Amino acid sequence: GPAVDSLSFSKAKIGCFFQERPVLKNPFLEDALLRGYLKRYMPHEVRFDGWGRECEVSPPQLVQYDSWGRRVDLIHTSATWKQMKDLSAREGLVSIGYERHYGEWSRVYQMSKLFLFSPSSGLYTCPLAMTDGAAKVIESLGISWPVEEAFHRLTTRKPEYFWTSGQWMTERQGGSDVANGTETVAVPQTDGSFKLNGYKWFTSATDADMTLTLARVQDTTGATILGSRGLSLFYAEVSRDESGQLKGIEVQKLKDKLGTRQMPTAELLLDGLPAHMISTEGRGVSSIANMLTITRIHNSLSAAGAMRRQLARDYATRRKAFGKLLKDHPLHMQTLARMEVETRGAFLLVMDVCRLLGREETGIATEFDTHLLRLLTPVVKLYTGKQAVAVVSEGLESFGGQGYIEDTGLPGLLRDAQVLSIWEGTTNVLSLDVLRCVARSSGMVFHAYFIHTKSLLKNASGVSALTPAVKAIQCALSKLELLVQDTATKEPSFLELAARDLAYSLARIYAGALLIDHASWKGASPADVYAASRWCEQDLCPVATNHERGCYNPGSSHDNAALVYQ
Ligand code: UCC
Ligand code: FAD
Repeated sequence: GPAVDSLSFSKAKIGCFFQERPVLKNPFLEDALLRGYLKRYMPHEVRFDGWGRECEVSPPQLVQYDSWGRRVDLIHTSATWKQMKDLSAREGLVSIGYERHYGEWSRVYQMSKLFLFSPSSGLYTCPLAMTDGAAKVIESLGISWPVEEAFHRLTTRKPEYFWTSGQWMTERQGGSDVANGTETVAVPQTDGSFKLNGYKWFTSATDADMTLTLARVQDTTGATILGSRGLSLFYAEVSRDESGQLKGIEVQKLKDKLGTRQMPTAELLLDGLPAHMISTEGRGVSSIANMLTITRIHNSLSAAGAMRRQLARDYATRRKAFGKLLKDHPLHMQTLARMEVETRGAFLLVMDVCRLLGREETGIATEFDTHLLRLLTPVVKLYTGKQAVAVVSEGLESFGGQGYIEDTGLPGLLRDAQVLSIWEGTTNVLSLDVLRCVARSSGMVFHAYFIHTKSLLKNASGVSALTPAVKAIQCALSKLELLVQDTATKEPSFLELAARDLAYSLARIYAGALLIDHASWKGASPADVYAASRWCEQDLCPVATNHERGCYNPGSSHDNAALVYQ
C-alpha cells in the first residue's frame, strides 16, 4: 500500500482512513420479502388500494321517505366509504396537523401521507379537507364552548369519536360571489343560539357530523344586512331527533355529478337548523378564510396526487405496439416525460405551501413566510387544478382505447380531476384573490415573492447543467418585476384582464425555482436536473408575453366580447 505519511498520525494519532458508516434506508421499501409476505397473507380488507374504486361503484343513495311516508332523509354510503372514515382517524390524517409532533414539519408529514392516500381514497380526502379546515377555523377563533368538543372530535385518532365536517357556503345565486349569493338567515333564540333558514345548493360529503356555514342575522324586525358585512359564521351539528328525523334539515336531492360520484353532494333545505354563531357578527367571510386556505391546500395536494398516479408509466412497460413496448417508442416516452415534469413541479409547489403552513402554525413564520403563504395558496390551487386535468387526460390517452373504458377505473380519474378547478374557487376567482392579497399588502407580498424566489436559485451556481434554467427564471423574474412596477400607471381593467396570466406566471416561475433548488441539493439526481431544465423551457412569464401582445389594452374587453358574441 502507499507509504503512510507520518504527519497523518501526528495529532490524533488515529490515521486518515475512516470506514464509511452503513446507512439505514427505508426498511419497508428495502425489504422485498416482508412486502411479498404481506401481499400474500394480509387479508384484503386491511389493504385499502382497492377501496377507492369500490366507493365509486357503490355510490351513495338518498332515501327521503320510509315505507310509511315519513320523512327520513337517509344518505346511504357504502361500507368502504365508512371504512375510509375509520382508517382516516386511525392514521391521523387530520390529527397529525394539530398534534404537531414534528414541529414545523408536521404539515409536510401529514400531507405526504395524504398525497399517497389521496388517489386511492375514493375521494374521502374531500371530507378530510373540510374537517381539517373546520379544525383550523376553530383553533384560530379559540377552542372553547360551543366548539370545544367538536375540535377534539375533528382531530382525534379514535374512529368511534371522530367527526367530519361540511363546508356549506354555496347557495343558488352564487358560489363565487358568496357575499351577494347568501340568502340564509339566522334567527336569534332566547338562549343566545340561532336557527338557520335557507337553501344550501352544494353540500359535499353530506354524511358529515357537523358543518360550518354562513348566514345573515335577522334583527327584531326580520331585517338583515346585505353584502359581505351581513354575513356571520355558524357552527351546526347534523343530528337526529328521537324519531330519527334530521333536526332542522331536509335533504332535497343528491346531485347527479360528472365525477366525485363516490361522495354524496346534496341540496339541503335548512328549516330551523339549530346553530351557534362562532365569528364576530358580520365577519363571516374573513373568519371562514382559514378554512378556505386549508381546503385549497388539500385541493392542490389531491391534484398533485392524481398526476402522480403513474399507471401510464407502468403500462408502457407492458403494452406493445408496432413490435415494441410503448416505453421504447421515443415519442411516447417524451409524452410521459412531459407529464412527469408537470407532476414534479406540482408536487414541489404543494409541498412548499405545506412547509410555509407548518412554519406559520408553529409560530416561527417570518413576515415573508406569511405573505408567501397567503399569495401562494390561491396560486398553487388554481395552477395545479388545471395541470391535473391536462395530465390526467394525457394519462388516459396513453392507455389508448382502454383509457376510455369505465371498468378499468381510469375514466373516473379524469372526471374527478375536473372538479379540482371548480370547487374551492374557480381559476378566475382565485386569480382575483391573488390581486386582492397583493392590493391589501401594499406591495409586501410581491417583495417577499421576489426575494424568496431569487434565494432559491443561490445553490445552483455549482451545477453548470442548470445555468440555462437559472437564466430563464432570472429573465422571467425581471420581466415580472418590470410589469408589476408598471401596473400603478395602468387602468383598473388592466390588472383584471391580466389576473389569470399573472397567477400562471407566479406559479411557473416559483415552481421552476423550486425545481432548480431541488436539483441543486446534494442528493439530487440527473433526472432532477433534467426536470428543472425542461420546466424552464416553457414561457415562464405569460403575463409579460401577453402584455407585449397588447392583450390587456383598454380596447381588449370590447374586442373579446365582440369575438365571443359574433
Ligand atoms: O367548494 C366547496 C367545497 C368542496 C369540497 C371540498 C374539497 C376540498 C379539496 C378536496 C380534494 C379532494 S366549499 C365552497 C368554496 N367556495 C369558495 O371557495 C368561494 C369562492 N369565492 C371567493 O373565494 C371569494 O373571493 C370570497 C367569497 C372569499 C370573497 O369574496 P368578496 O365578497 O368579494 O370578499 P371581500 O369583501 O374582498 O373579502 C371579505 C373579507 C376581507 O377581509 P376584511 O373584511 O378584513 O377586509 C378579505 O380580506 O375576507 C377576506 N378574505 C380572505 N382572507 C377573502 N378571501 C380571503 C382569503 N382567501 N384569505 C384570507
Ligand atoms: P359561478 O360563480 O357562477 O361561476 C361561473 C363562471 O364565472 C366560472 O368560470 C367563474 O370562474 C366565472 N366567474 C365568476 N366570477 C367571476 C369574476 N368576478 N371574474 C371573472 N370570472 C368570474 N360548495 C359548498 O359551499 N360546499 C360544498 O361542499 C360544495 N361541494 C361541491 C361539490 C361539487 C362536485 C361541485 C361541482 C361544487 C361544489 N360546491 C360546494 C360549489 C362550488 O364551490 C361552486 O360551484 C364554485 O365555487 C363556483 O361557484 P358557482 O357555481 O356559483 O359558479
